[in-house]
Amino acid sequence: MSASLLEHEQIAIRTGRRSGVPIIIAVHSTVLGPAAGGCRMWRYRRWQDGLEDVLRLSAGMTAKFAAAGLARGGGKTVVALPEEMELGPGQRREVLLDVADAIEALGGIYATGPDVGTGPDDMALMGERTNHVFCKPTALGGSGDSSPHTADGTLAALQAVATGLDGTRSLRGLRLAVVGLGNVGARIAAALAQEGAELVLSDIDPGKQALAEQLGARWEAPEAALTAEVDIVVPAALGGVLTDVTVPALRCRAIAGPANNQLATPEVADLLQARGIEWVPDYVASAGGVIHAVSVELDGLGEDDAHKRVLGIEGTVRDLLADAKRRGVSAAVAAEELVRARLGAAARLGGAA
Ligand code: PPY
Repeated sequence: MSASLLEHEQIAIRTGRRSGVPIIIAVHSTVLGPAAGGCRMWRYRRWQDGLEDVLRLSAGMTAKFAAAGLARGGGKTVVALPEEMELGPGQRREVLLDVADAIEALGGIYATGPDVGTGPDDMALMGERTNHVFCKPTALGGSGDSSPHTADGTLAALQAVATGLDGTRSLRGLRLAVVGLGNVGARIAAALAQEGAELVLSDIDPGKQALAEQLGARWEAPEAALTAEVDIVVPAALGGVLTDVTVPALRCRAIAGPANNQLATPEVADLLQARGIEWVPDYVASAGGVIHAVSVELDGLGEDDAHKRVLGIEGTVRDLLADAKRRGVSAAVAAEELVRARLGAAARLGGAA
């Protein structure tokens, strides 16, 4: 099959009736189950840039669910705000209602959740128009903020990486650079400080420097933090940070973090492998949020059991790294094979039914 053929099952693009802003929903795959994936509200120079983003992010969600062993497909929403647009509260409400209408119109093949630029309160608002929403506040019957669980899952992945580096799960004394201190990155940084790791912290917002001081960490600008001499780099901001320009400058031994779409292009995984830098595929390290949401909201698990599932990311990463090492391939290749095998098995079952 040619790579230029559309890989997605469906893409819905509409101008919000109330808000006038472009809303794009990409349903990448429903092979494993109805699609899910967050709603990203972000500024783009052109709405077409938002389209490009949503295509990659939704494919990433298919891989995220498949690698986590969950029966959901991949989708994503991008609200492509014009660069100069400042949303007031009234306008924000209009945007969210427009998104909710667009989701409802898909008839249940896709449910949304939080992503960069949206949170549980936004999910509550959309819940006024559609049931296909994860992570509403717990008071409204949802599973609440997913970011603590994304952070927990990333920490579990980091323990598996630490085991690979020096044979112990402990992060004490390891040097880590956390690039991006949003909801997830800040939590990871605090937990790492608590564990006794040596930290380099960074964010595009210089105001976050206070957190570095509070945690006794060194502060660096984002590019410097990415290329700092540390054991593990933790990308926790927007995607695309690993490129054919940044990879040659890296001085870390491994990379694992919650940012989605860390590789600028798939080939960057080979560059990392050639440099001997272990990279945990982002869709594996960042799955804690969706694992928690799906476990609680669809599978009816209690908090303790959902938490255990999130911590299962440690074993998933350990197995992937071991499998990759044994076969002399990158963890990216090993993870892609796992995803393809699970999608293939489900497609065969679906075909036989
Ligand atoms: C992601 O993990 O990248 C998401 O899209 C967040 C999310 C969380 C819960 C349900 C659906 C999406």
